[in-house]
Amino acid sequence: MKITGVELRRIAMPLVAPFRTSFGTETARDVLLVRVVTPDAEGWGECVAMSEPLYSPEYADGAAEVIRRFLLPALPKNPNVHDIGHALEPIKGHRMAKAALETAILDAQLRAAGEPLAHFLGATHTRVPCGVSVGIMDSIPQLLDAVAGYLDEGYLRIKLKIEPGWDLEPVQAVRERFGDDVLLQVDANAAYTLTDAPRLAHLDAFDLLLIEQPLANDDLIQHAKLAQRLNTPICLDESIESAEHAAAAIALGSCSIINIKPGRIGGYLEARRIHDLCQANGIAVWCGGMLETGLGRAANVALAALPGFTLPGDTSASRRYYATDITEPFELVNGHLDVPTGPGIGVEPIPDVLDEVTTSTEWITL
Ligand code: OSB
Ligand code: MG
Repeated sequence: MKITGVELRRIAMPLVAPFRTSFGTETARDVLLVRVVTPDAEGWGECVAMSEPLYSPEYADGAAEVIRRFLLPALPKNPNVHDIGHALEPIKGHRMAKAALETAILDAQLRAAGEPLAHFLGATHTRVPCGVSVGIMDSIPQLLDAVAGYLDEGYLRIKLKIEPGWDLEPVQAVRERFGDDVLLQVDANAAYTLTDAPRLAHLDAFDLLLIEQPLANDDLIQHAKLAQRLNTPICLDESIESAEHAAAAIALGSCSIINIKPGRIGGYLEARRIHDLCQANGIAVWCGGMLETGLGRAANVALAALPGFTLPGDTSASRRYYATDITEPFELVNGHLDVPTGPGIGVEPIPDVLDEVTTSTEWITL
């Protein structure tokens, strides 16, 4: 498939409410979009890098630079999506940038072939169960109101962001108010150390589905030690950057569940590798999110429809993030999102809306 050129487009998307985690507060999403143009079709990729390197080393300006300066020149002449990973391997890291470019090429290739992404990946479901990630709030009453709203909307699982000073109390309050049947989990975004094990063990009383990334990204050994001391299953997010990391984490006993984020681990082909590895090893997986617009969400929902995704994902409806999405909004129906059925990722940006939120565009002829 010949690529004529690539557009790097930056958009600014205000969030419906501030999203606070242990690493910072987001009030708007600054997104890099990659549009790949071929003679037969166009394809879209959404880069999940944030404006600042607080969650991961990558950041949006850096991702754009890596794409224009190193990734595009390294592409084969007529790339097939299966060759991209190999062609980009000499460039170390930058998996968010690589994922965005590979996804745009994959989307273009599938649109040209008339094949939906879900079919290409091996999806077995037509809709996926959805959870919601709830940020750190200023007060417990404010948190309970937010959770009540999400449960009313039909979300099937609640994830509470935690950090030292906002952990046992919010979890206890949510359990007391909404009962033991609510599927509940927490995400620390690496905010603890192994010395916090006694405090984290108190979470065992609340029958959580999992605790996500309690310790630092590169602490697979310490996660394995923590796993011995908790009954709550450990799920890794930041620590898993590739199928190799997943294999190491499984071998070490660092986790029993993995949050697969395609945009962070290098794309949908690598995501499928992690899925397959986990399935073969009895490790449950679910699809994480990075506050994606409809473009990134469409592809995530396709991935979440694979058979090993046995837990509800952070694949929430568009309105949980944005008053106006750049695609037709994803809407929750009985706690589920429908998997797109059109070719490629199956959705397109709405041109007027896209132009409205665009802050810059750059065209690169190949
Ligand atoms: O750790 O899962 C995370 C958002 C941005 C960066 C990291 C994370 C998150 C979320 C929200 O938890 C997931 C979503 O709803 O997209
Ligand atoms: Mg996480």
